[in-house]
Amino acid sequence: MWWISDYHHQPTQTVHYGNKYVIGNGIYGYRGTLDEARAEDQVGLNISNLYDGLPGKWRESVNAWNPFYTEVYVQGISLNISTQSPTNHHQKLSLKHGLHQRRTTYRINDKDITIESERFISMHAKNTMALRYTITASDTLDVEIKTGIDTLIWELNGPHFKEFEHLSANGIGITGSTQECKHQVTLLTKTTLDDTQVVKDDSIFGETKTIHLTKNESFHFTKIIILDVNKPLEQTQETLTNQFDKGYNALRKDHQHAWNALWAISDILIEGDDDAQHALRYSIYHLMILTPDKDKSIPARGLSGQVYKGAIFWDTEIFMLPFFLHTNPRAAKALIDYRIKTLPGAQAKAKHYGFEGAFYAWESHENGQDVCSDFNITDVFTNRDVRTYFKDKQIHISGDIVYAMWHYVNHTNDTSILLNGGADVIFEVARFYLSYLKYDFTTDVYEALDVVGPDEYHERVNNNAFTNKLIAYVFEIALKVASHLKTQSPTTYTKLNEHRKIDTILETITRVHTKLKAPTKTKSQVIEQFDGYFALEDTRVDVLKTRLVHPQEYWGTSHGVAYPTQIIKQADVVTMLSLFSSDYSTDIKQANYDYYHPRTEHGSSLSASMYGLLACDINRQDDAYDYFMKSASIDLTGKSKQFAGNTYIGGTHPAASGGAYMLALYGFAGLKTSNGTLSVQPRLPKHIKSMQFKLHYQEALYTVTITHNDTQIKKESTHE
Ligand code: IFM
Repeated sequence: MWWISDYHHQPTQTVHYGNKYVIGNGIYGYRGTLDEARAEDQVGLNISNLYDGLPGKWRESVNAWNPFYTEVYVQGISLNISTQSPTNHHQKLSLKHGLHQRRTTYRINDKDITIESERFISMHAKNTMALRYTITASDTLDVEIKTGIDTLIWELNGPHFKEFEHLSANGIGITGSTQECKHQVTLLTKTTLDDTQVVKDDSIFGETKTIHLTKNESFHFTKIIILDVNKPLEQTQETLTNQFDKGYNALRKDHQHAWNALWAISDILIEGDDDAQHALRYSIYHLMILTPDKDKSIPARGLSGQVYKGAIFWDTEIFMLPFFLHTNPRAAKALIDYRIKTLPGAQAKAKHYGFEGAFYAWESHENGQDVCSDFNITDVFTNRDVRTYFKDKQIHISGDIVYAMWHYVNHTNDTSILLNGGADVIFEVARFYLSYLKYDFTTDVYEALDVVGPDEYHERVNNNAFTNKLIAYVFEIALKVASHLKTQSPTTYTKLNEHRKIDTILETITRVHTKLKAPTKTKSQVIEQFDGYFALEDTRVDVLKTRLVHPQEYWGTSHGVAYPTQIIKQADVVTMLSLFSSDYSTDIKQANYDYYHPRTEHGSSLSASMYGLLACDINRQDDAYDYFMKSASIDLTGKSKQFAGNTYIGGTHPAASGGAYMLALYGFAGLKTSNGTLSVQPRLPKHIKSMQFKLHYQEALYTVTITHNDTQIKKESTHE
């Protein structure tokens, strides 16, 4: 239950396994490729929240050089899984302790040679990584070991290090600065191999040694790796010496302790369904390896590479934040602080488009700059870049951030965040929406025209129901926050008011709020996704599929097959009903679930969990279970889109992992928090006997146990 493993390795699976077996600690992530893999296998040591851009190319997160590279040769033959067929192979990952292991046996000239390795990125000492490598032969044999740093990196829009320096004073190292921002990245490694020769070939800088193996006796070595950004070289060298002296086993122990502490709060026990238990633990693992550092956030593809430019989307606030709120409030605060820190970027974006306030980046980098391209898709037929409007029209992003911030405040009771920039974010987002809305004199309503909702296949629509709901919500929160500040922290309010003219914003909100365009509803309570949606061709996803000419063609934009139809990419109205569940009746939920469910492609990994949540709400446990499994196992099965048009979008899907977690807690357990109280309303799928989990809520830690006919909420401790 705590391991994932595979016993075969086909070259076609290299990329999938790279995602499936990724390890990380929130700062660094290393793809689950094998030790001997090279850049073409999409090896990646991804650095979180460190970005670089080259003229004419998309800005993206930076991959460091590969310090785990290790290859073994027997009589000149490389024991490389991509060129040599093994007689036995096993790759596995401990979800409990973030340990990646492989064991591969080759038969060469009638002798069996087995290589084994284990690697981890320390959860305890965040700049430390380690490798243990073992070789065993069935007979006496000479083998050559080559290990070092591979400087040839898998990059989508690099090279990000133009020049770098080789260091060989105490082990093997590389230091270099990124091209755009000149961040100094230093990677130092030291192995327990002695009497080695330095090797510096095309891209490997390392060491080599020939060893004589005796029959059935194993040869081991370990490698300690330190990766630092913007630290003096001497400091990194000192860390390497200290960690090397500590040794692999001690580092491993510290790493395991850190994982144990995380699991002690984060695990969810499911009785009666091993597959669900396994997939949920796998999802939680993926969230844990992304635990953010102070005022940092989590990219949409986690730390599995540079896809989506390593940028931060609404995925983090809406789909991942709940996990951290419940299990690690400090990490949740980091996510909120990231948005506070990047407010200037959001203000600059609003100004750029002629609005006021804060229009957050659709794809956010370190300063809140929007790195989303105006041309996100390359058309498969013409190979031309297609204009998309995610960046300029997906205005719900600002409201998503307010939604997250308010949940953080209610969940943790940490109102200090409002005083430390949070209130400013909320008022600035409100100001943005006020400047965005258009007043229609004829109807006396305010409208959000020309937007893109979560369903990206229908761009530039008017009054997307989800977006309008969020705008109304932001206005309500702004009013609440203002009255909170006025009573609890009048000086903060006065200062903010002087600086931002909050009183005027509030007056305008009071005037506009009740006149916001409400969505059209059919007689049977189906909410129209946007103005004119019901007039589009009504068809089904499988019918649309028959119209495709190319398997990778993009369904959206005005040329796409979905555009003139009611087929949508992902949950949209359903997302609104799931996020604002208590505002809608069961009848509305049922009607909309039934209507939108056959019209949704689920072309985004964000879709299934929102449907699953709504399915739980209307007691469709079987559907909910299917959506849960789809969300929780997306990176286990690898069944996800790899291309949007010609643009590569592969990698891990932490929003789906977060969605699975939400489905377990808010869906199956029916967890609700309001005004300082916790309640559950179990809606377990029939075959699941019980669920148990811990969660932080306000000042305490609780254990919740549910079965089909019993619930227990036990307060474990109160925070200091
Ligand atoms: O944020 C999502 C968006 O909703 C759909 N396209 C992919 C993005 C990143 O996951």
